[in-house]
Amino acid sequence: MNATTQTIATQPDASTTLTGAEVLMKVLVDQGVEVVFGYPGGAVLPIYDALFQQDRIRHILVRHEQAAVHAAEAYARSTGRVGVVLVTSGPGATNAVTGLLDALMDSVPVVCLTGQVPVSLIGNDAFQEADTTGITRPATKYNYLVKRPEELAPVVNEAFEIARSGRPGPVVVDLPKNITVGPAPYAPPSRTPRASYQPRTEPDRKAVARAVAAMKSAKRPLFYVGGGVINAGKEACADLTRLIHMTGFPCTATLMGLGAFPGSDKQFLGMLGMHGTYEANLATHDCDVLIALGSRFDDRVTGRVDAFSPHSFKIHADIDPSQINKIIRVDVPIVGDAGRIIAMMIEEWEAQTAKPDTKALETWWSRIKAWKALDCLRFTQDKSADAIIKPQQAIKRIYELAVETGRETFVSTEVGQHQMWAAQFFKFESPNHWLTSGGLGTMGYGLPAAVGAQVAHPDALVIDISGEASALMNIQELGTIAQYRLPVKIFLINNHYMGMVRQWQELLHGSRYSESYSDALPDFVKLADSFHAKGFRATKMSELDDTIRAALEHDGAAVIDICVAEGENCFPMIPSGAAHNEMILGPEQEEKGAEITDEGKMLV
Ligand SMILES: Cc1ncc(C[n+]2csc(CCOP(=O)(O)OP(=O)(O)O)c2C)c(N)n1
Repeated sequence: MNATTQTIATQPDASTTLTGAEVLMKVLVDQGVEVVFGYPGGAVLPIYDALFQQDRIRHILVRHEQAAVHAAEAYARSTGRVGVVLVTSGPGATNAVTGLLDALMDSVPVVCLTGQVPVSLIGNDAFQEADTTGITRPATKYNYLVKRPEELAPVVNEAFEIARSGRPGPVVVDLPKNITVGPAPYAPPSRTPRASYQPRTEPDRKAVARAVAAMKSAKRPLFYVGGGVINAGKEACADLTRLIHMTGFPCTATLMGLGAFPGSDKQFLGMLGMHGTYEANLATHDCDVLIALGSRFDDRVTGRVDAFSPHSFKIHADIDPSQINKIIRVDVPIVGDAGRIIAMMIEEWEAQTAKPDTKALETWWSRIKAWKALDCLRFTQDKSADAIIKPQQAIKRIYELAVETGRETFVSTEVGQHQMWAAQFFKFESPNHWLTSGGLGTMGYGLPAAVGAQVAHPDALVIDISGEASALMNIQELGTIAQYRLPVKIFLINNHYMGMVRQWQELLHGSRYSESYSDALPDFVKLADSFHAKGFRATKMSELDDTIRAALEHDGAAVIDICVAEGENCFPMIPSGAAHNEMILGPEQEEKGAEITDEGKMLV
């Protein structure tokens, strides 16, 4: 859904003599905006001037526009509010595109205000002109070009509404300079919803009743929850926990759904998908009723689509009707807000008198327990003092020692093996604390995401789990961290390799490690120092715990270079193109890689 020009009715107030930039400030305040992540330039100078002359909205100056969007995304995901970005025209806007697409794929509400050349110059190849609405159209939920002053306030208000309602996502508002410099009428937020955009939030009770009837007659049920439940809010997650406890069913989650249901709950089987647990994937394969809530059957989850959960009756609840039957055919589609659907499922579960088959459920759980007993996340760590640190050990200890601090903890990640290990070894007990780039898999996400989370939660512990290669993608944000004295802890799981790429090359390309080794890494301790942060390093087992502890206790920003075994691979793993019951559990089974088909290689 897109529009570059909008005609919106307003009641201009003749008595106002505000500039467009001043109107923008008022509208942002009306929308409850407290923080804007941005980077200035010619086209947004009037807005920066208006920011300077007010004290309601705080501006965080990032070092790159991509980082502004990731920071705003993490601010949004960790607070449940809309993240706001302000960038200049041309290169400012194009630098933001990766972040916008990242937010679109992970359904994160962001409003991105972009500067634009004056309307009279649009189309003239003016200095720093870019067709921002054209470029961002496929990367946003919606976008606008404001062409007339009276459109400004209603458009910005509507942008917030669209970003946060239905399936959340990023909205761009392109603001030509003549609009922000010249006079513009102010308009308060309107209560009238937009006629062409009215997401359906209230589910069909009949569909929910059918779903619950299937759940009651299930012999091998499984809940499969995604980020949609987290987007539906804390209450939706609390209700989900209630529902799962009421039913006694097992639950798995997507990468984005971690935290929707408590990670340490005994009904939780861990994440499913390519690097999910053995028990979650086998349960997905063998279940007879699959209850998908706010999850979208991403290829990292389904593996081979024709072999995905082949024997199950499928229930799919999603706020976005276009997701239903898009990838996997389902038996009961339910369109609506995940929170409302879960609440209605609870009511129906209580109202329907049929009793679940507890005997069958017991048998199902004993099969699951047998899969669990395999302990698919095990790894062998030599515990002697001089031993090389395994990356899994590093991440496991970061998690355990962070828990020991007793502090509320937010975790962001970059993309790669470390991300998957973090998803496997961290347990998220509540929603909104796990910040990772799922859909787009954007290296360079974690560091600015940590900035956004720490700005939103100044007293919390904010940790970025990072690979050394990903960290270098937005390392300049150490400057932002220094400027605002954000005490984030950046743990580098340093294997010298683009580890995930190396793993695939091993599996798919005969261990020909083409361009996946970084030979000239910076000295991260000195790098930290030059950005006014504290640098730490651990190179062997005897140093690991003390280094992590010291970094967690340090009251400022820290970069912790943990030098780990270079050749370790991330298991378990469903080779691309394989089914859930064809998992590779460890290196001893890796030669199975030879069986990966050309079609499978395509899916990597
Ligand atoms: C912007 C971007 N470019 C390329 C990739 C492809 N890619 C996925 S994982 C990865 C390697 C990541 O290496 P590192 O950050 O060191 O993490 P590790 O896998 O070693 O834990 C690459 C290059 C990507 N996801 N994002």
